Amino acid sequence: KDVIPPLEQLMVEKEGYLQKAKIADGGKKLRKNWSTSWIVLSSRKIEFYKESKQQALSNMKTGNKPESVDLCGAHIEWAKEKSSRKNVFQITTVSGNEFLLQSDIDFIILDWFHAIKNAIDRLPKD
Ligand code: I3P
Repeated sequence: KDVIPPLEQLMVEKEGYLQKAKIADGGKKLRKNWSTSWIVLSSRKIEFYKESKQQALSNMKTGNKPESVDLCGAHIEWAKEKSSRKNVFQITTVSGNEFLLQSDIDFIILDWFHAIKNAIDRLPKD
């Protein structure tokens, strides 16, 4: 029999590793803590996995959920002043969650910025 993949898997637009720091949760500032994250962009959300893709896939079977970010109404902007690191941008969600994403490699961060910005621009604002 054919196995039908979940719709979400069909809609993946981009995935890869970036440095991630969540700096606010529901509008409340958090202590900045950078870590490597496996990032999966689909049409209306981003998922952050703490582990490698392989680890994330095996965790999915055990029901371990990634952090999911709703892109509807979200904002994305470069955030030079928020870090001593180069190539940092910020995503702010309607719910007041703030994430910094970073890569030392210029084309990688540019590709991600434009992919996420395009996804946000295609979505309804509310
Ligand atoms: C933070 C840590 C972060 C740094 C942050 C520090 O210290 O060094 O890497 O952010 O700077 O406060 P700690 O681990 O003690 O919390 P950047 O690497 O982005 O500069 P900040 O306070 O200026 O954001």
